[in-house]
Amino acid sequence: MGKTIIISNRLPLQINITENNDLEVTPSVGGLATGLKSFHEEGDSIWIGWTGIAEEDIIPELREDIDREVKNQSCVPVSLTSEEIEKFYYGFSNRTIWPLFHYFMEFTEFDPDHWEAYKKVNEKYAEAVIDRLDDDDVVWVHDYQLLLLPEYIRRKKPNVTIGFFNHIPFPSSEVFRTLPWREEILRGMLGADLIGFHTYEYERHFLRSVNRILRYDINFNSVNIGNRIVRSDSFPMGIDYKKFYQSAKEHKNQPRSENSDIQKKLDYHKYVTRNTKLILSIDRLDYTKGIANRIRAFGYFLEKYPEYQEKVRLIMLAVPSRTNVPQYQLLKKEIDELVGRINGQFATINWTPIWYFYRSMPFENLIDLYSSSDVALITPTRDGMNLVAKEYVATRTDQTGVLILSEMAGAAHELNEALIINPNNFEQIVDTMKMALEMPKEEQIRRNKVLQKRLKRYNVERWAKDFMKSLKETRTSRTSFKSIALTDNIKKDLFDKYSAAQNRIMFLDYDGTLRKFVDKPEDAHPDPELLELVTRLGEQKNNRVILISGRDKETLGTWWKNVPVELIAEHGVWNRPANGEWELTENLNNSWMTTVRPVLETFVDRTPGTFIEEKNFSLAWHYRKANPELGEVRANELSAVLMDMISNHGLSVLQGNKVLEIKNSGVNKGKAANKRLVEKYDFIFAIGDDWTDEYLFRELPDQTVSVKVGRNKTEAKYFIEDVDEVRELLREFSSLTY
Ligand code: GDG
Repeated sequence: MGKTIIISNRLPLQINITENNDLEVTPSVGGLATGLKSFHEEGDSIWIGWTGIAEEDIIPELREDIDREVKNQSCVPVSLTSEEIEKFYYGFSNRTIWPLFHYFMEFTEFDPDHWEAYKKVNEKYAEAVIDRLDDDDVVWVHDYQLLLLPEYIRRKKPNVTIGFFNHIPFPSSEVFRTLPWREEILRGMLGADLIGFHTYEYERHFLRSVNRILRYDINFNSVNIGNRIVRSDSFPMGIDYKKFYQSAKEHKNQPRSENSDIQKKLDYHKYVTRNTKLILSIDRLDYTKGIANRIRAFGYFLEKYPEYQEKVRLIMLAVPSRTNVPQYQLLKKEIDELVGRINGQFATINWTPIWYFYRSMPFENLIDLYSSSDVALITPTRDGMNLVAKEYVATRTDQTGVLILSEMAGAAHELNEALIINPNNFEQIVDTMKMALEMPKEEQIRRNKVLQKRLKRYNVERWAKDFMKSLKETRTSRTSFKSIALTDNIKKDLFDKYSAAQNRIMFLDYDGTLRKFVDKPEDAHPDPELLELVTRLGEQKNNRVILISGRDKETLGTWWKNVPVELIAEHGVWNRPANGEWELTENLNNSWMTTVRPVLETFVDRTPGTFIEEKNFSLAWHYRKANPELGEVRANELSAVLMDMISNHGLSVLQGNKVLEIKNSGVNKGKAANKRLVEKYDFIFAIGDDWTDEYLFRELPDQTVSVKVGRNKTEAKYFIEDVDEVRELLREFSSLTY
């Protein structure tokens, strides 16, 4: 097992050169660096990224020291020039992707020059990775600055295992498609084997964009691209729970004399104003974090509930961020003014409503703030996850404290016991603040108990482990896709074998193989060309042709009435010899249908465009005409519900092409086909397009020429593209002379 290569825009350390030309190394602030650091420190990994200083600012004498510092932490620096930083980082990353992905379309700039720089810098990161990449390494790329990197690495190293994690939201496809370079960005991400998001919604938005923009088929949460399968999934990022909890505990227990200045001030404040409460907010100063509205809401709270004047204080830590981008400069100004206005309006001799810090603080002070505040008020208008919310809960060692959290933060999906608010609804925010300040201790404890339990269990280590485990699984499933394209050379061989054979048997699936899909399955009757083609094939000397289908016997029997071809219906329940009558080949009980049918009916009710097909021994739920995305989601749900219901009842759920079918487990196309092999055949051929045909490919003897239609994962030896190619191939078989 090789090493893990983590790549993010910034390294987890920040290097500064002081006025005296000394090196100053500090940990990077921000969600990604904080979260992944413990994973990096514990495992066999290297971390590739930018150090935080522009290439031009590195004094030659310090270069060696910088390299050493970086190397000490198993990091590899990528050097960026000031121009690259300006155009790639402040430009495309933070003036295009960041606002667009957070739904700030009015801030989104589409500058081709920035795009060029973005591509170039992604190439630069790719080179740094490739230089250090061994074959069995696993690559883990992070975040929106490096969306093209997975593809760039894949181009040079097609077989390497690559994961990508998006730390910010992925917007709705309606928003994403406004991006002029949308195809390139999606293809860039799809270079990965596994693409992770914080929430299921972001994942669906991404898959929908892939489906709509690139027109790739989505199979539950996978995308099939050529002979690669790309999986996407949600992995809600956790925190280093133990670190926050332990530090808070230690702070609490340490002698007062060792407390930080901030802690002393907080304690003093609590001592002199005994009945006052502290509300805390901590964020990077970013327009997505809803800071300005939070201050306005706090002002409105003091107005609406004046009894709280002098009784409550907002401590606001805003960490400077992206100060080169105009919107951040404007926001800084707006916040300075707002804080001034509210403090000016409400302050008394003994009381300033808002304590505002515009700086970054050491970790210890962060703990002081978290553990001294009665309420955390976190109100982003959009936030991929928001780790601050989780960190606040983790530091509450006595389980008191109330978290107010915006429903627009990814974390809101997990932290149900927090007070969840809509950050645009001022009335709701201020009423929730009142509720939080007045919440009885027992209730605070009850809520935090549940929250802490979850955060402790699903911590950052578990998050990273889960992601890596899924990523490694993609490697296993990749090696199981061995199907190869049916090229002209292979076909030539095949035709030779066909011609030389004395006794042939051919299993042909119908829908999606011989016949293209249509909206209504009942309209998919064979066209004259197909009837003629199958007849010719069936009449050829030494040939036994069998149509093997999941369809019911009535439909198949009507459509192929006078055609000299053998039919197998309902996956093997019924058999009709060429020119013969239907016979039941499996004796099955279908009393289960009365229990399963009502469940399918509820799914039909909830999913417009879907319907139930009732066969003699199976029930099928079709969703081809449903909204494609909703159809997949419901199919997923239904299959989970059915799995629970039918286990131990000798039934199975088959996932066909836009259809789920419930039937007796003992029946499948593979078993049915094998039963037909009583004679000795020297040419066995099987062709089909969906999961039900996989049984054929799996169970027929090794010498079978098995062919999958389409590029989905398969156990067939070969694949071809579509129905047209199938017909072409059969036509060639039927015209062979021997
Ligand atoms: C992005 C996504 C997603 C903050 N101030 C100081 C400080 N911090 C630390 C906090 C926390 C981290 O920075 C902030 O993380 P967030 O998750 O809240 O926000 P973003 O930086 O926007 O992170 C976000 C995250 O990536 C992870 O995927 O959750 O949605 O936007 O850990 O503790 N740390 C120190 N001093 C500070 O002053 N030491």
